[in-house]
Amino acid sequence: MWISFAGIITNYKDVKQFLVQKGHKFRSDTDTEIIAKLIKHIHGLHPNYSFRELVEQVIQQLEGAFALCFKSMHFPGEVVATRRGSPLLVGIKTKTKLATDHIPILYSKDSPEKVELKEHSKLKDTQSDHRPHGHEIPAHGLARSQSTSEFLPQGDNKEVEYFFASDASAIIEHTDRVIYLLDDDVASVEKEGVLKIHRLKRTLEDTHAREITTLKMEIQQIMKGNFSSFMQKEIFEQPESVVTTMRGRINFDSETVVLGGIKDYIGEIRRCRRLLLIACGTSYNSAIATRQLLEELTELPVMVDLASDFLDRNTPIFRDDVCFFISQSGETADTLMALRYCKQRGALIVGITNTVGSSICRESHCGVHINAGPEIGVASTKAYTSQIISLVMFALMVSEDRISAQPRRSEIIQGLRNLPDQIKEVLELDSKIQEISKKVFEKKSLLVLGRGYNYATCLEGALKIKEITYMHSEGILAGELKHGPLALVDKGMPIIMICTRDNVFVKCMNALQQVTAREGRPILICHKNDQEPQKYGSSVLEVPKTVDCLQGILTVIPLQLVSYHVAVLKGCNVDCPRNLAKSVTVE
Ligand code: G6Q
Repeated sequence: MWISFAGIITNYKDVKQFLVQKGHKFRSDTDTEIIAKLIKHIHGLHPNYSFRELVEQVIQQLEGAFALCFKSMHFPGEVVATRRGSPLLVGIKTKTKLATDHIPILYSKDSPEKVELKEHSKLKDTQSDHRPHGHEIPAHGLARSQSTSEFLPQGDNKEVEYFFASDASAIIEHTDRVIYLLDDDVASVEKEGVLKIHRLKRTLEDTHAREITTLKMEIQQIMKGNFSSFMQKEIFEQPESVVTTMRGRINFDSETVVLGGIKDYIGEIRRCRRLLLIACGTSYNSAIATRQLLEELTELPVMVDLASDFLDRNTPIFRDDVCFFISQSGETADTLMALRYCKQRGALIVGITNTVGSSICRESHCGVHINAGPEIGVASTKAYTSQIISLVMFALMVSEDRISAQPRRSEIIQGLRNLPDQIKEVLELDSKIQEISKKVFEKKSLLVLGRGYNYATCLEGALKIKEITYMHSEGILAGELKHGPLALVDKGMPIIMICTRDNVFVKCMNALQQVTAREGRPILICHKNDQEPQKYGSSVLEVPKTVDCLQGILTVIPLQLVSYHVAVLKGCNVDCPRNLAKSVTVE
């Protein structure tokens, strides 16, 4: 059995317990495995069921949000896919035009009242071979022939290819014709290559057909163009993506910031007890990158948490807390569960996402769409810089009424104005970074050191390096060096050190000297023409100077490029690193 699964099965423990009682052995504690075992179990009870009928039985036992695609050696040449609460679409590729632009829904012949499948088999063992919907009938008003034969391509070439995906961007390079499945639709491709869509129940609201939509996505947005990977393209898009994040929100002349999605809640936010920023991975790093500015401009206590750790702790949450959930996809299971936890306790929920209509968007009271454009590469790059800008804009908006904060606000707003050109300047370092990458790509480890606003860059740079190059990398707070990591330093240890002119510059220089005193020869990221740190570096990457709280945007880009070039040199799959998925919709 081959299953592609996105989502969460909330009753997986009950299902597992049932299956264990029935003698099934489990190799993991994942909800994916219970789906495989459940279908096997039902197949054992009802060997005459078709593949699609088995899947229909399975999903009636499952609770949660999921998109599933099944293949099995027992049903060669067939695929069955279904969804509930998680997106799923079918892409259709043919050489000639299809004879129809709709595919009718097929319903069970037996009425739902009679079938009562859930009650009937509800994981209570039933040996009955009651066949709930062995015969299909088309939706009211549609002849049987319309459902299948007319769906085939016109002409002699009947070849059809189907693509099952959560997001249109994953298939756009193959076809622009898609069917968006609705909750509990079961799509099956049988041996003869015809796609059918079934539903167990006929409801009045149902349209009885699914339309074949032609995607109007801006294809250049999601095609690689001249770039070798989506990640590379997305890194190079940052001069534009930061502009789209700010567009319509910042007035650089009047120095005002309006985030439409949260403006009605700003009073409540100003009166809150504390701000909590909760996220995973790169999104968490964007919270680290902005925490200091949020503390400074809002004068509120700011807590930053990894969603998984937050959930592990049963953290106390109060009605006057404001909780931010930062997520590129808006579907990350841990972040979503943390959101629900805080919502239940009465906190104000603010979503910061890149995906309109995502679960985090829908379940938040208010929020900011970061508008970075589709991000396809698993390694998040442009979403990170847009998340930082969104949180900076939030800090600027909350502090608009504080007279004493005006000079600082003004400095940041002008910094944001100059950012796109400065990002372009950083991107010009690409070939130099490629050369530097050649010196480190065969090493085992790469340490990234910095502090203050650049600490988030260290964490994010190390995360990028780990996830796409499979090389060990650690982001280290330079202030922590002497508490342990200094022991790692010798002349063979590759180190990247960020040392920009801000309020921790002197401390950073101190750390730099500690490293060089142990024969470390770091690659330095520092300000343009800043001679003082440069004399300690084995190589130097000079970035333009901006306001301290925005500097992390300019220092992270060289690290995104290092990870990209090292991954290419090592022959790794840059866009789809092993073991990782773009949307982590499982715990
Ligand atoms: C990083 C990854 C990953 C991601 C998290 C959270 O390159 O993309 O760390 O940031 O999995 O994902 P969301 O931002 O979609 O919640």
